[in-house]
Amino acid sequence: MRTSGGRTTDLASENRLTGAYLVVALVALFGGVLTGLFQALEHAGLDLYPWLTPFIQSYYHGLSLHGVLNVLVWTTFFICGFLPFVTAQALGLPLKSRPLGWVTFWLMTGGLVLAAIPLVGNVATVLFTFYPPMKAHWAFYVGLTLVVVGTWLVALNLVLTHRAWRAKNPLARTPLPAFMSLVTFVLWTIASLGLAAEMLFMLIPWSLGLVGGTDALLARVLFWFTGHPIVYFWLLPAYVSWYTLVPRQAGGRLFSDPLARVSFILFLILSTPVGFHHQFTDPGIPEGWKLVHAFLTFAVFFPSLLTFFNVVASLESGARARGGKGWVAWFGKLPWGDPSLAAQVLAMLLFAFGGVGGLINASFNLNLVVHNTSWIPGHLHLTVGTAVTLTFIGITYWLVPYLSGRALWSRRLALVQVWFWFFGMAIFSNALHRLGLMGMPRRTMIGASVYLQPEWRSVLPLVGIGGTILFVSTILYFVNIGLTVVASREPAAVEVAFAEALSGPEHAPAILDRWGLWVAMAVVLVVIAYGPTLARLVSTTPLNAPGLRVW
Ligand code: HAS
Ligand code: CU
Repeated sequence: MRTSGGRTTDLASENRLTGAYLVVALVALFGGVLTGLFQALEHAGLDLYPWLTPFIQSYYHGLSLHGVLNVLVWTTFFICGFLPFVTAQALGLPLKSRPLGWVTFWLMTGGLVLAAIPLVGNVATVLFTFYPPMKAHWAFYVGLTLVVVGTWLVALNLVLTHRAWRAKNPLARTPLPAFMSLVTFVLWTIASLGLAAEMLFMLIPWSLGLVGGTDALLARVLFWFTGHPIVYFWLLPAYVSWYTLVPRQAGGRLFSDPLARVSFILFLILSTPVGFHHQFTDPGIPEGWKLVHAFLTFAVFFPSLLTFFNVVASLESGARARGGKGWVAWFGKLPWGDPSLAAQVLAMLLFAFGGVGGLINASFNLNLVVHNTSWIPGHLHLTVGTAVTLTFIGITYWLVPYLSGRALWSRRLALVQVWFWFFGMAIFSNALHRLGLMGMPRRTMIGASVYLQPEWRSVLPLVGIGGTILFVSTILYFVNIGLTVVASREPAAVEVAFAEALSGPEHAPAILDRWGLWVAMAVVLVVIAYGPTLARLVSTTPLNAPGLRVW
């Protein structure tokens, strides 16, 4: 039930849909974390792969499972469950089309199963970036494409729901949580076009034998067209929580609603035209365009700085209301006993380091030092692996009780879990960053390499220790969530209440609700940043590279 403006809306169907997405997301998270453990142990000198066959055929098979399950499936399914939930709650309306909601869920799950069969069967061991000429079974590409099509249908349903709300509320500002959810899905829809083109025009026809060959560079350009902004598709739902829910959990108010909207509009405009910072070392892309993308990457850093300021100020308002004092000491007065809040604030803390590392990656010359080293997985575990994942975990600490009607089984266990993640990740990611600076390559079965350097040896065990702590943390998490659903006897006392703002939506200029303008700006910037390079590559690249199976 949801009461909005005196009306009461029954959102039970939306809640069930969110629950369904959550189940798939959590299964993926578990599979990904389990395979991750074996990699971390391998780096620490404990090679379990000989015992793991026939389930996991090789380090690279496990790494493909890990990447696809954690960064692609866990994130996407969680988001497709969470943002429609938030939108329906904030607008006080059911989804415009519930049947479409369920068809979308089954399309995505069907696509996932189709992709999972070759992945599990070791005929799609191409890592989560599936760079050709490494070639997977066609079902892997078709399945993932269906998942992407499903995300477009989620976007469609959200847009239709917002329209229905707008018809009844012609002059009101879109409530912030719904506004943010919509921006996230519009951003993603634009961003996903690169991946869709790569799948439909290159990988699917090639894997089906309809065209003779492929091209690594064109495929990588299309992949990173999506592959950079996808990180904001993962991050922004975490920001939705940090802006609209966490301030209230902290006992305070959101510092500025208009500033939050500006930040999201900037993400919409600036996220997509920045893919070449993943390709600074690729030949065939003019240096000038790489430089343009580098500058634009620094520009898209800015809305995260706005977020830093706004979210910290909101936390501070909560802590001061609870008696917090001093410049920094107020931080201790946050309600650290609430595992949902603790998870998210700890996620923010580690994200500050991940964000700074991102700037290093984006700097052309420094990138030459860290590219393709273990520094990069160090970075991505702080960002998607903590800012996003630990935040999503924190959200489930209230969302699962809310959906199941049963109180969280153990708050204390949840707190232990959250701190384990924080320390485990700090150790794990710090070790990977340091090893990267020592030149250790990423995506490599290090224990089997003939070039293992003596100075790496002292740091490698920390990868195994950090990875094991993370694994234990996840087990605690699944035990707690599982027992909440099956064994918790106490009814949940959770209500979904969004934070009020110190400076509210009435201070936001109406132009921020002008979708056409912002989407047009986003598209123009994409055309400028990618047009010349893509036009040249598409018109001059022969698709003639044969496929390889290297596993
Ligand atoms: Fe990244 C590679 C640059 C953010 C994910 N990134 C990756 C890869 C992944 C990834 C998965 O320029 C590997 C891809 C692969 O497999 O090859 N990244 C950036 C930059 C940012 C950034 C500039 N990345 C993310 C996010 C991700 C993510 C977010 C996932 C969710 N990244 C790169 C580059 C590469 C790259 C290059 C390619 C490297 C290569 O050579 O391959 C920025 O958007 C970061 C901005 C963030 C901040 C932090 C703000 C902090 C906040 C919290 C505040 C609250 C606190 C509470 C701290 C500026 C909002 C404190 C309380 C107090 C009292 C103070
Ligand atoms: Cu990027």
